[in-house]
Amino acid sequence: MKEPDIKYNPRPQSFNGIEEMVEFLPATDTKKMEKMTIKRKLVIVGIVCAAAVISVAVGLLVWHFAYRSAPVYKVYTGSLTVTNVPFVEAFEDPTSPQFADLSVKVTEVLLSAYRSDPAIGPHVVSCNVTAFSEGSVISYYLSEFRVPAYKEVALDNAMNELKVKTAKVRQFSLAVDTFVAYPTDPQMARTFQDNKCSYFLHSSPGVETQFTTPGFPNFPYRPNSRCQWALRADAGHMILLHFKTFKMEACKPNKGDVVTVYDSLTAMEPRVLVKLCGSYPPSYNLTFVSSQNVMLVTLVTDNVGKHPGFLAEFTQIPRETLCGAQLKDASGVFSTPFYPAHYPPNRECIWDIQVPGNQHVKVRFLMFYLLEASALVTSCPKDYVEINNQRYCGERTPFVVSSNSSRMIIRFRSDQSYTDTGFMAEYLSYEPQNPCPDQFTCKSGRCIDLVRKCDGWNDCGDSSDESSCTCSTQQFRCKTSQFCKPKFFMCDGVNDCGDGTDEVDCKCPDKYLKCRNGKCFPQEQKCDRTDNCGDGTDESECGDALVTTCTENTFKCDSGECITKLNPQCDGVKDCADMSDEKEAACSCGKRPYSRKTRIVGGVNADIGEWPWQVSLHTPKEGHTCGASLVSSTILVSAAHCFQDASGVRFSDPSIWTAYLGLHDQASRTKSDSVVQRKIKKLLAHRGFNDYTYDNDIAYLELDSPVTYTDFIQPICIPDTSHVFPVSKSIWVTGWGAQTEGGTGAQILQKAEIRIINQTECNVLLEGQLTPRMICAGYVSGGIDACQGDSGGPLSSVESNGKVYLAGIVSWGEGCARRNKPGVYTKVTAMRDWIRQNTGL
Ligand code: 4AZ
Repeated sequence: MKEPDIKYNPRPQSFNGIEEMVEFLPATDTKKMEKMTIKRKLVIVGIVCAAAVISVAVGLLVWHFAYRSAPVYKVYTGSLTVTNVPFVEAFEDPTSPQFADLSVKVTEVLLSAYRSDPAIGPHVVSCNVTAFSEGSVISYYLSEFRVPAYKEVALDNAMNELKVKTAKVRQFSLAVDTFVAYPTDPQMARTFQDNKCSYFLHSSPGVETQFTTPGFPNFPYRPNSRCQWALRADAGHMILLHFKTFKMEACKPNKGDVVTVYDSLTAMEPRVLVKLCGSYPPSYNLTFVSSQNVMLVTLVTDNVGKHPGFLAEFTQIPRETLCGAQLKDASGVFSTPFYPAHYPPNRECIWDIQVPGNQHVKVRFLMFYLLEASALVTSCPKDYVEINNQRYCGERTPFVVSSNSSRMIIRFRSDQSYTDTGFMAEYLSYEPQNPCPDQFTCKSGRCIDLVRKCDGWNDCGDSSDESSCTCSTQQFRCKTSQFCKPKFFMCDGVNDCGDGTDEVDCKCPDKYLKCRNGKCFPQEQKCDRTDNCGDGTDESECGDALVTTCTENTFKCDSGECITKLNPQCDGVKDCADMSDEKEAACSCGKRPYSRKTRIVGGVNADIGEWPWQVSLHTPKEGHTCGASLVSSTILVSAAHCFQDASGVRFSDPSIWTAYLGLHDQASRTKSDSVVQRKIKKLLAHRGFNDYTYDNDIAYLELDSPVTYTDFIQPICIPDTSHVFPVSKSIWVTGWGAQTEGGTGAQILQKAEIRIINQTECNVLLEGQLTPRMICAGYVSGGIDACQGDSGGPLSSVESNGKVYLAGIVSWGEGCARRNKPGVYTKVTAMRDWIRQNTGL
């Protein structure tokens, strides 16, 4: 199809909107029309001019900010190795002529490298060599730059490139190798230069050299400060740094007070060994090892908080870079260098295990901590252990690796930054036909007791002990895991199967929930602000408190009013109209100055100060006899059965008892500064204590004089009658009691994490011996429990308000840690009124 021929087009071809508008105006009055056209033209000119002015202004602004604005001040720090100059001691002294001579040459090398690059040269402000160390001579330096903001990235890139370009250069008679440079905190760099809080320490052979934060221990360290300690050892040595006391501001993500330890003499990020904040109990092994004979410790603080700081000491040890071993015995142990101190960076250790004869070998890693926050635990690119081409890293619970031959090679590798405590392992040889004599062999190679097979618990860690089981008549089968669990776990309100299959078809019909008093209520009535249960259960976990009729499940305010909220006491919310749920007297308890959750290194020793309410009660003849808990500055709570006269000893006589508070190690009870000793002024056991059933097993003791609270001595909170410690909650038992049934007591305070067990289930296991004043805790599968000598001590529950509550008092049990025989504790909530009536607390 052809287009129509257009000979004359009355409309201009332009699509300029303004011209179009002009054309479409009604042309009735030509004069008016002309005037208006002029006006419009003026408007157009105005707009064009305004646009021009705006673009010039914008251009000027861009030019100002990009080209003329305050330049960025940048500091780089790094090191380079001079390979053709031998190290001499004078290099350690910045005032020596040798230091001056070499630093001039190194500075020249650096400046010439900078000048050769147009992205760096024009921006150099200064370049200073700060220190030298052995190897052959490692030179540390700080370089300052002033660069326009728009050229900052180019400078960073060029500095990165420079590392590669300057590798292995020969200039000014120096052979230079391993050149590194990283941006650093300019304020930290200034500290190095102004010497205000900058210390240089050289270890003396065989002597511990101490250093502390300024003012320690009498004054808190200062806010907004930067300090650094440059540590040196003799040539051919490494540094072993140990923080004896570490009490800093609690850790805050990406800010707050931080202590950083570098495997270098300058603050280079890729040489960080550890960044520390918060408080560590003295028993935590805060020990670090360098790769060379230098280390740097820096302190950066923010503008808030008053904290004591740290006390550190360091020694030198001969440098040995070889580690690992040829292991030829049938069994043995091995660990990362300096375990349980942090292993050194930049190490490779190989253990070559060859067990005798036709035996096979397996390794059990008892402790395994190779954690680097940024590293992926799947590929383990940083620190790792490698066995049969498989890498292991991160923080792992005990595990076993077995080999199908008599040989196994274990390779450990640490990179240049961030070290951890490492591993401790044992190796064993086994008969390939019978890897676990009289035991069950897990798929992983681990051996477990035969009774633990098909018991409903994943004892192997890989569930191989619970697969292909035939459930006994006392068991039922969980749907997802297919585990066989004890039948009394059904319908107990606890999801034991993990998929809830043990809690379906229970007494409450579908869409109904169970009250604590056993009643069922429709689930939509939960949190409807009406007490449908009659005991407040359905309104107790709704965030707010509802006044309701008083029952044993409700909290009673001082006014006499009762509220529905679960465990409202000291939760930081004023739930009672009279605020009596947040009374200071009842809430200043259960605090742990050393709140850091530490790793258990070597067994189940408690950390120092971890259980500051734990008391050891001694008699002259028996020594440590029972535990107790501090509940105020003068009152201890313990078990009545500890104070029953027996075999010629008048245990009921208060004068025979001595209480040790703040105690950790029984052997140092008269030597340690943190331990306080008190005699007992008054002792009262519950009148209803039954020495046959152990019902009402509670007593209180009054100290002859009050104790002052310290980091190691604090009272535990007494829970209200209505306080609920839910079944299956994890809870801690502590004491110096026997470590095996019939065994001897522990010297160091022990701790064990156990779980609260359903009262009905426990009563079945203990053949009806429980009274309402007892609670059970432990494991049905056994293994972890309190034992003789722990009696009277606390069952401590860490609650969501961060405080620790006395949930129970160690009372009795059928033996210790036996299967199906959990420990029994005096139920403190049931004794709340007795405590109040007798002690006024
Ligand atoms: C005791 O004899 C004792 N397994 C304390 C607790 C337990 C057993 C015995 C619990 O003091």
